[in-house]
Amino acid sequence: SKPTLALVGATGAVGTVMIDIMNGRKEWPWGEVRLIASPRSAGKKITVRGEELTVIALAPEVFDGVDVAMFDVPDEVSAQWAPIAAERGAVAVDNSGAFRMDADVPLVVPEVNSDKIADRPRGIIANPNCTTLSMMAAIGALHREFQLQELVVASYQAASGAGQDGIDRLQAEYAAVAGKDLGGKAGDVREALAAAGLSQEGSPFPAPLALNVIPWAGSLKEDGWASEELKVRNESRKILGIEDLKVSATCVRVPVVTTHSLAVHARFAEPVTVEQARAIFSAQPSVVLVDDPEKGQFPTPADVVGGDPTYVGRIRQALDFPNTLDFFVCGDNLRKGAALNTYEIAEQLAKR
Ligand code: 11C
Repeated sequence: SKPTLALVGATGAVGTVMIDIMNGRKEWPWGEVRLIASPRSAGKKITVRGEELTVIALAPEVFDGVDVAMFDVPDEVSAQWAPIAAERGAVAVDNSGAFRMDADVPLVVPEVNSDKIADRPRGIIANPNCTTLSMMAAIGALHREFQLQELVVASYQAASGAGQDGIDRLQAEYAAVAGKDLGGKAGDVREALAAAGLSQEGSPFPAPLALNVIPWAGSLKEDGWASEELKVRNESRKILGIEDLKVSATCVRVPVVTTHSLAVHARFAEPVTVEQARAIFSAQPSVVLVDDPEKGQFPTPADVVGGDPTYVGRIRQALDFPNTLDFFVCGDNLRKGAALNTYEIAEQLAKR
């Protein structure tokens, strides 16, 4: 009989995109589907592949008979519940940060390291952070040919990386500043938000995001690093299997609703030309090349949001650094950056 698939966090920002991905899939290897959420969302009706399903409340017994359980919930919920799903016989595919760096949990991007899927002693497979994931299909393809040694990146992260709260806040801020002559005087955006009743304390971001950029994502770690920057470093090393990969990241939030971008500076062991990189990107099914600056063609979040691939452009040979390419990447942080990659892992499990 066909395997049973569960989705935990079916009503959240990523869960909602997951339903869309499930509904759009050409092949459908699954039998029963269970949608699971907090008791608050239980009872809600959601249509999956033409069938109206009722969301059920998270409890240990909902995992009985489940083959693959996808988790799109906060870290602490996954930390508690993914092991329970695994104990009850499911393989948990977890999109939170709870297990990613555990040595006995594989961290998988199917087009880069799908061989790791089978190696899951705890019955848990982790899905990377959306910022790391947004560039991994492109970086992994180059690494296979030229052996990556150093990665310096700056991210341009969308509000939806902070979930539905992030989207709601950005939209409220846009509404508060729309049509006003702002951004020419220090503090004027903060004042406009306050006047509209939007307090800074009530925001998931540490500064105004409308008409602004914020050089911060995540929580404060040692020596001034943001958690998001350390995730990019640690997760890139683990996914690519390069323990001593040199990585430096600066993570920045920008007033985009969905789709993370990264400016990438990558040094390789082998010489690499722009033409070779273009050929490799063109041959990688999950990468789309948009790189014709003469015609104004490069990836932008507004043009690629809602798409599945990683979009790459602005590919240049670094002028002052040997064996080094600079390029710009955009990827939908809720699709490949979260739900799609998780679903692709689940799909591979179903095939096996
Ligand atoms: C953001 N990437 O854009 C973060 C959110 O480790 O899964 C995802 C946090 C994580 O804010």
